[in-house]
Amino acid sequence: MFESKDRRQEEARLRAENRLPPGQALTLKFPVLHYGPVPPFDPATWDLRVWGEVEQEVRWTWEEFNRLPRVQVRMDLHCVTRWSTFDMVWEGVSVRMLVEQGLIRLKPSARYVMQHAEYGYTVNLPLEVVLQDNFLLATHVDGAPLTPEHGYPLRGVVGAIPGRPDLKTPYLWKGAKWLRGLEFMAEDRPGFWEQAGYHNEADVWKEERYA
Ligand SMILES: Nc1nc2c(c(=O)[nH]1)N[C@H]1C(S)=C(S)[C@@H](COP(=O)(O)O)O[C@H]1N2
Ligand SMILES: [Mo]
Repeated sequence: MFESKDRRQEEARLRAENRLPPGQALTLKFPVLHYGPVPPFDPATWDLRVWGEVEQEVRWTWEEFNRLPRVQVRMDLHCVTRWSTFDMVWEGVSVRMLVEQGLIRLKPSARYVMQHAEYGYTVNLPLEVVLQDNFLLATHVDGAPLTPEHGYPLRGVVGAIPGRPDLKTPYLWKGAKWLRGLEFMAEDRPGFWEQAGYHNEADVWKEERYA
């Protein structure tokens, strides 16, 4: 572990590299934040469903989901509560790849995506963000499966990819832990925290924390 002086030096380096958004601080831990309990996981009954503005609804079992093509992405994560982590390697399934490979067939009317998680947690994003390289349906981080508290077996995750200022980067709450469904929508709808007053777009560089 770093000493606190090392943390500050590391934070100064990240700021100099323009990787520390306004109002954020480097944390050397990976804090856990969510509303409600951690759900149990049963691989025999778990599924991921895709519905809404799609030509065909999809349902993957856990076994089927694990056969989908996978990618790894190095990302910096920024939480609205002001901590940031850097250079985590996330692994999972890219929604854009699912669309490109015809595994999800979108209707032209699809413009927004609602992530649906266990216990009714929801979070909304524009389709264009969900299709970016920095949004993943993630099963692993830094070479290991997600821990239960961080969303095992599957979560949405969105972060900043260093050197990719072209990508929109929302705060971390825009990725749902314990993900069970993707609903493609023609019109936007606010998710759980958005209904509670969090900003709909949540851009970390514009500090869009609360509406
Ligand atoms: N299902 C679910 N996902 C969730 C949340 C939640 O309450 N329920 N909270 C969000 C918030 S506010 C944050 S900051 C991140 C935190 O992810 P972490 O616990 O892995 O750091 O999860 C997001 N995903
Ligand atoms: Mo959060």
